[in-house]
Amino acid sequence: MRIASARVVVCSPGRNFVTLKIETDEGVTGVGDATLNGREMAVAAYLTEHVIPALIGRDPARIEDTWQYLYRGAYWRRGPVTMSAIAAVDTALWDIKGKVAGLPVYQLLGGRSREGVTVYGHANGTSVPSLLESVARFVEQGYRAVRIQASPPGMTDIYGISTAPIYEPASSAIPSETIWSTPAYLDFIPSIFAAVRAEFGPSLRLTHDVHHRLTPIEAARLGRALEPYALTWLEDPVPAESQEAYRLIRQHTTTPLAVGEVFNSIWDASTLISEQLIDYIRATVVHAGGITHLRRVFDLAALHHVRTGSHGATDLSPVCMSAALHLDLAIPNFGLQEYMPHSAETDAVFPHGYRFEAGYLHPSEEPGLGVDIDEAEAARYPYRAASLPVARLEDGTMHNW
Ligand code: GCO
Ligand code: MG
Repeated sequence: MRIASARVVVCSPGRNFVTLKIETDEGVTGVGDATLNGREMAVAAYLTEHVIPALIGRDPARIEDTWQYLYRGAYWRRGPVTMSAIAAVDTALWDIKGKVAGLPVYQLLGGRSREGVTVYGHANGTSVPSLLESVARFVEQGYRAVRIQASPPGMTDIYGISTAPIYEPASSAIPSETIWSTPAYLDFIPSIFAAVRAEFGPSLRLTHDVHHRLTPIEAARLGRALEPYALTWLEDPVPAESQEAYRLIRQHTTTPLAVGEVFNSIWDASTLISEQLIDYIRATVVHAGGITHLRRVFDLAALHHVRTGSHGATDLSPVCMSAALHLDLAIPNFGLQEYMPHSAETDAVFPHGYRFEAGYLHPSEEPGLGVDIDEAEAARYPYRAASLPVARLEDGTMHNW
């Protein structure tokens, strides 16, 4: 069997998605997600100009060799654009391998290690009462874990808060600007945990996303203040380009830490994992080189008592979610999977067989990944330029969004 053709589909059913579809000379197809929020066309061009021509005629069964060919062959290693493009090819080849074998991909990865994939939903509010209502809606639906975010008094338009049914931070082509105050935030966040624990008790698993806004010593202070509320994790307290920064946070708090949604290779996380500076690694299939490479990251994590907590925001397509679920089901050190349901338009473009039940997601039992792209449906939603916002401090200094 040989790869006969491959094409990139860019569509925007409410938000932009980049999808690679590979077809073999025997008519077997596979799909891979290549979406990089706000930089979609860079990955689309990378695939079309530099990757697809080299795929034609290759044996689709040679997943590892193709991964190494694209990684080593680029000479310019790593980076989100390169690794998302490699991920899309890798994911599509796993899909094809599953279809050829007649098995769901998790069976090729060693089979089921658990009955279902525990997911967390995103509760948020502009105030504590509206946050409590939002948490209650998740609990009613059966969620066992919830991320909680609320706007500190006086701060509007901050990361993670939305009254829209489908949260989407990317909007205008030129980034919108938001204002950030660390003192107001640090003062406020413990109170939302106190309120949610008082209302919902100790067993609901809770997380919170700082979204890279703090310094290490500020993060240490927040982690310590949150200890009474027994978080499952505190996410991205500081940007992690400096992995060593996490040593300082770790010295001061027992609040578990989760990092990695912007990572694209094992090298981004090697110090964090091997020194056990984090508790959950949040890298994803689409941005971290596909199933092949993410499995390698997760295996390293397993050696050091680090569990997984893959990114699963709506800017990763149902193709990525399907692939993540097969991996989550198979690996020994799964922790928690982020899950934000997509819009009805997105679900129609990407027909998929995974399902939510009683707080768990279950991957499709169909051969392969159990997801596809309906290209006629996708064509109804052309690409629209949209960027993520930026953040400034109150005095105008650029900060991390
Ligand atoms: C999360 C993430 C996302 C990102 C988004 C950026 O934990 O879900 O922080 O919401 O902000 O993926 O494109
Ligand atoms: Mg996050």
